[in-house]
Amino acid sequence: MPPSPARATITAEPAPIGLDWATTALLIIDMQRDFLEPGGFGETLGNDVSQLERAVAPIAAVLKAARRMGLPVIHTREGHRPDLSDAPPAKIARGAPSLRIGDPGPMGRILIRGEPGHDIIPELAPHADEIVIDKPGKGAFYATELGDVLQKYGIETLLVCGVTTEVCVNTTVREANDRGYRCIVIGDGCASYFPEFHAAGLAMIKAQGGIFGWVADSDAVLAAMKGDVG
Ligand code: C5J
Repeated sequence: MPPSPARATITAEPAPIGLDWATTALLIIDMQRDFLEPGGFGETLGNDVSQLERAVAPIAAVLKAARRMGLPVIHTREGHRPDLSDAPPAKIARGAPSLRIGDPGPMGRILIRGEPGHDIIPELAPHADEIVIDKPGKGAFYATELGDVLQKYGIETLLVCGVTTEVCVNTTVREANDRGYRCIVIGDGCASYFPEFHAAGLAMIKAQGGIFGWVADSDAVLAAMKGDVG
């Protein structure tokens, strides 16, 4: 396979975006069993978790290409310490879930680090040399080492995907944007329990000239990774 070029332009909305692969990382948000599989946090909130499946294949394709290119790959996981010391009572009390954060469920305690439900789904399991960021909030920068990691690698541009579009993906993209990162959100590599929120979540990112970032299809990202016209 020919080497990937140092620079590329990705076909995206609201406009094509050029990038330097040496300063680009792949950021995969919360592709955890707790959100994607029955019996986890997502389902306890009353959601149809099958809605999230559509993001898996596009993410897997981009992940494979990122590994081939040697891009830094960062996976995030939303969850809490077993003693719940990092879980705000207001978050635990929210809504009327069938099980609350910390309660025992079919995949272990709901949204708790170290439990099977907290794991990333097997299809996207991190390799040993990849970075895994555990986060207590929706945004991946809040109370985590993500900012330091990106600085260490000299990252300027993030390819962002994962779940859910309007919650953890949007919150993270907004945090990243305020910190000066350029976010290219892989539209079909994101999903929501609510298709209308997925569409609105992507629309909000690319509106007003890309107020929070860019949105591109996985095919366009893959084409740029292969050295084809994005
Ligand atoms: C949610 C997330 N939806 N990863 N978390 O609570 O989007």
